[in-house]
Amino acid sequence: MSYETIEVIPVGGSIGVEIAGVNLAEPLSNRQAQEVHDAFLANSVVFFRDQKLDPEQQMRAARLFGEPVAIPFVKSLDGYPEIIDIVKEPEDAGKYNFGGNWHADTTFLETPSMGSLLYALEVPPRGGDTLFADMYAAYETLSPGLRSLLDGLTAVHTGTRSYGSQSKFQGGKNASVSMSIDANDEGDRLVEHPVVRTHPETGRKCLFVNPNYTLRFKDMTEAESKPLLDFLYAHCIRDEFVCRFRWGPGSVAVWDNRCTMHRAVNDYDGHRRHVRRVTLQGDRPH
Ligand SMILES: O=C(O)CCC(=O)C(=O)O
Ligand SMILES: [Fe+2]
Repeated sequence: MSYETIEVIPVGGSIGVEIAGVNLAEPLSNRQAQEVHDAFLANSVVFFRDQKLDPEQQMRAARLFGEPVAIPFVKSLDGYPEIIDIVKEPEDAGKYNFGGNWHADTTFLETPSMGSLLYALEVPPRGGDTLFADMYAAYETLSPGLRSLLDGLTAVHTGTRSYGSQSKFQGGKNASVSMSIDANDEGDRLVEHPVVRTHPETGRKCLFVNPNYTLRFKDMTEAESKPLLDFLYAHCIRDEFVCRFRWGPGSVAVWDNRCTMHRAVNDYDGHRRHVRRVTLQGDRPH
């Protein structure tokens, strides 16, 4: 794909590009907005550097990609129900970090988020990178036999490990980083999604299971599901399918939750990291 109004620099071999020449704090021209959106769909995750965004500007930037939506369980920013602050403090050393397991956002909902825009306000001197995995490539590189088996399967998802009765964000030595998370019974709800979904905008098929929220295959036990799910998770995060983003202050990442997983690396104990997310409304996976 060729672009006229933006510069696109690959980050990973499979997904992820950095976009240069864009100031997200200002409204973009129609052409530039279209090219940014094209780059997002073609590369599944896009990065921008050295941006300066107040909450209003971050909301406007997020609308280039989708419609901001409030999410359950995590306290939002005052006056901005669609924005959450993700913070790990120096004194949170040894604690579980938000987003530290491979996942796509809110797949425990009937309509999981289509994407998220994350803006970095403060980053550690080293570490705190985010990893992104290409779920199209994961699907496309499976054997035809396994693909056709998975095509017919449904998975059961739940927020229980993060936001329900199994929450790692409540109590004990793994208590959450300094964030206000209200885990409760609602987090234990079960929802069903196809194991393979067709991306509504690109028409491409991809895997849609993740180790944080997928519990099991429908009509199978957890024990029966585990070997195949574990195989798929290991396959999805093969080095070739993963890109790694090193944050600087003012960096922005926008990822497509429909066709990627991500994971925040927890390797910066003793330092502060503060990023701010706008979540985008998705549709029912098909
Ligand atoms: O902090 C990060 O890099 C990502 C955290 C996360 O999973 C998210 O914001 O959805
Ligand atoms: Fe996430």
